[in-house]
Amino acid sequence: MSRTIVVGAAQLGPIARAEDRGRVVARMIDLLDRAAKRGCRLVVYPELALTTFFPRWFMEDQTEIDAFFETAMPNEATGPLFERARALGVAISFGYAEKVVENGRLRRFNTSILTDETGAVVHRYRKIHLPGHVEHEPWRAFQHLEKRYFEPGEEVFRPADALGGKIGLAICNDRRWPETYREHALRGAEMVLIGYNTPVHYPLAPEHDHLQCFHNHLSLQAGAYQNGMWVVGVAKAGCEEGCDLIGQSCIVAPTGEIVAQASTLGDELVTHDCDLDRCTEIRANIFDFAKHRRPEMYPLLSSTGV
Ligand code: ING
Repeated sequence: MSRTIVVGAAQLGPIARAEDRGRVVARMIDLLDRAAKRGCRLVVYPELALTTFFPRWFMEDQTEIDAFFETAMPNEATGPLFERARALGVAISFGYAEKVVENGRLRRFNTSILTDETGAVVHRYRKIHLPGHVEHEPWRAFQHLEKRYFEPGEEVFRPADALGGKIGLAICNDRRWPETYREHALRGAEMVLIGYNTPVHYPLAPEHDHLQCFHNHLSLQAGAYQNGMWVVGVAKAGCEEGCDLIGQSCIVAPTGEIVAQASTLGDELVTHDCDLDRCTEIRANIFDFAKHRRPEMYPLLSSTGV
């Protein structure tokens, strides 16, 4: 019996700053309904899927900032999405800005969750690699203040047992770091779900703007192939509040092949039958870690390092 999961990558087009969560959730439910009709058991949405990508603006009023955060999940706005997912028996994964009190301290994270088919949250991940800057840098066409609005995640990359396999979560900039995939793979991950909001323009190196889509797929495909795992990359895409975000949401096989890809910059669903057992083609051969990997020769990269 193959462990095939029909996966839906549910790309979202732009979300306006003023767009209320109810409207966004309705768009997510529409994609969920379409995915269920195609037999999907898992639907993956982008990073910060409920609001516009607010780190593009410098804000000092904490009340204004906190309007973009969720203090519980599910909550009133996302309840209908969880309800529909449960009714359809479809697992969902999406990113959101999390505001939480932990050990008496107020914390804010760029977070992603995964539910099972009953709508129960079975995995939560807080973004480890926060790109951007802390202070207002007016020279930029737009800001990228993730380091100002979020704290870095403090839980390591670790897959959850879900959907009959081992499913990991990562967020946006994480996908550019090879450690994201290798750490997951060494812990047995067979699929990693990665939402992203990626502007075409990168103020620090505008000469690379034309390479954003190439770097996106390069990172996702290398991560998949070099670790023998499925990778699902899902964009918030399009011109959002004047900022062009790349699309190209895709599902990548353990061989590194893109097996499904979005071709618009709007709300779009692409699906694929992902056989988790196909990871073995890579993990029992070219990247059989036990047989071929030499951690003692990578001291700076491995726990055996000094
Ligand atoms: N966004 C971008 C990303 O890593 C970025 C930041 C854009 C980095 C372009 C490098 C080049 O895809 C988020 N949200 O991390």
